Amino acid sequence: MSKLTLDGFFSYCKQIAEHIQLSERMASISGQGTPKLTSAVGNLYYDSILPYREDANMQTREFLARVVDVLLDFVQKVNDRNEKILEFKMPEEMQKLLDLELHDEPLPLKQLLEDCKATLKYQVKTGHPHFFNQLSCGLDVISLAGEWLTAAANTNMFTYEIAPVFILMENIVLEKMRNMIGWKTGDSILAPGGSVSNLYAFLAARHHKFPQYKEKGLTSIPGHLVMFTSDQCHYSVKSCASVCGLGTDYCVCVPSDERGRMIPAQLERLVRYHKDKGHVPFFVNATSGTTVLGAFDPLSEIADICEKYDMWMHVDAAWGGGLLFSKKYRHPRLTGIERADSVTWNPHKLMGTLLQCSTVHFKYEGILLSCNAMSAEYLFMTDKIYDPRFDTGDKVIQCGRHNDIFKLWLQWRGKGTSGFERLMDRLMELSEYMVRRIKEQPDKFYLILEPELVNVSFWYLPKQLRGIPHDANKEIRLGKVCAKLKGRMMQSGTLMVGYQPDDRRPNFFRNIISSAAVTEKDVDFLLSEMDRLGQDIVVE
Ligand code: ABU
Repeated sequence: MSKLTLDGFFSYCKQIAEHIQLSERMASISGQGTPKLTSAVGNLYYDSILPYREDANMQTREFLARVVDVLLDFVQKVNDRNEKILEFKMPEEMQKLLDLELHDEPLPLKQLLEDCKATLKYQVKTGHPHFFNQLSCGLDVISLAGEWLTAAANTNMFTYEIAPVFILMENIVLEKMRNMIGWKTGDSILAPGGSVSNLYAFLAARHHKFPQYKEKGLTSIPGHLVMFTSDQCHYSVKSCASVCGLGTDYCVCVPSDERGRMIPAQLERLVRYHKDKGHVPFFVNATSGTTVLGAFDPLSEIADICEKYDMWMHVDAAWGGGLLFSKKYRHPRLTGIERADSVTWNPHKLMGTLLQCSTVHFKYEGILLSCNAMSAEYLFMTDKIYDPRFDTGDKVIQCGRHNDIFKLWLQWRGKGTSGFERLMDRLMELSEYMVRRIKEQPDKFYLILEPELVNVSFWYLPKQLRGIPHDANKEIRLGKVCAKLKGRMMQSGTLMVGYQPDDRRPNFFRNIISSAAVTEKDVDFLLSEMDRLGQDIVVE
């Protein structure tokens, strides 16, 4: 052997030894007694199963079946209240624990199975009944089944020719959602998230008011466009002004009342002010369910002002849209939504559809194609054997579009419309229960406001801060408690509740109940666990 070959040989041995060490480490991370491959399959590599070998059905099925076992174990743990929500590690420690390197040489299937287990071991269980941290909580099993099928189908939503069933499902679901908003006709699309949905609304509004913009650009606009939104809106509204050339100074923040709802008189005052300056007020964003406080802007009054000044009315109901299902809670919160020109509504939030599933709806049929079509001939031929209106790809500013419909369609089939209504009512009732429980323990908890949605805003009082008057200085100290207590939650892994400051107060907790897994007992656990973890916190 030449010296070079010997070096190569030693380096190869070293790689193998390192790999065995890492494999053992990953196996110990993922735990014993968990799904294992037979050695006949575990020692195979990617090119010994489908699609590389036609005669490898059995091996492929065994590999995938064990992966599915890993997924099913995870689903079981997510729903087990005795399991932790997370195994928190600092990023540096996590990097050392995991083998995330990409190697020159392939790894065997048994290693890939261990990788799957280790990945889920350290993933936060966002479907755990004690996870109250985000707007999207929970793990809807039927929607999950839909997502798994979607992955297997692995298609793109831009043309009917490659996604016929899914395109028809989109049409059915989106029409149903438009009807629930209160429109008989219109246009809709699924977008990658609420922020992009809001951007679609902005683009359609500008196109509707200034149809020449598409070809002529800025020269077709007769002045500086101004948009309006409440000071509690989602930041994506402001980003529309930046992305679309208005500049964020021309996204005007309208003051909100003490509960976070836009004040219509302030909107009208600001519209007049900008008109007097020669600007072109053209777009108002009303929020139905603000991210932090869960506030609903008064839609009917905002619609009156939009009509009076000929402005497009968009409703960002990404969060609160689910309440359209509920006869009990829809009014007065969403009264007037039917007067909007466009509506964003994210099923992946209140409705519990798996991430991500975000929709945007328009009152005007054909507006998306008119606004966004570029007529790329390689995809959207007009002489196809079917009606090309079933091709949705030219309605959007992206080209490829993920299939986000099947998991929602299947979930809706499973629950029925009445099931979604029951879910909405249940989530709201649980939030009311939480408010009651907080009020029953005034020494330990301070409710900041009566919620309109499932966002419950409050402070936790450790022993140090009990029995002293509530003033601005105490609020600052309560704000410091939030960060400390959240840290303890993460370290203990037993609970996750979000906190943030807003423009009126320092840090406070925002609890979200949007998971179908949550019960009254979980709400009681949440409050007692906060007290267990936080009672001895001391702040300056
Ligand atoms: N607007 C995205 C959701 C943010 C949240 O979960 O709090």
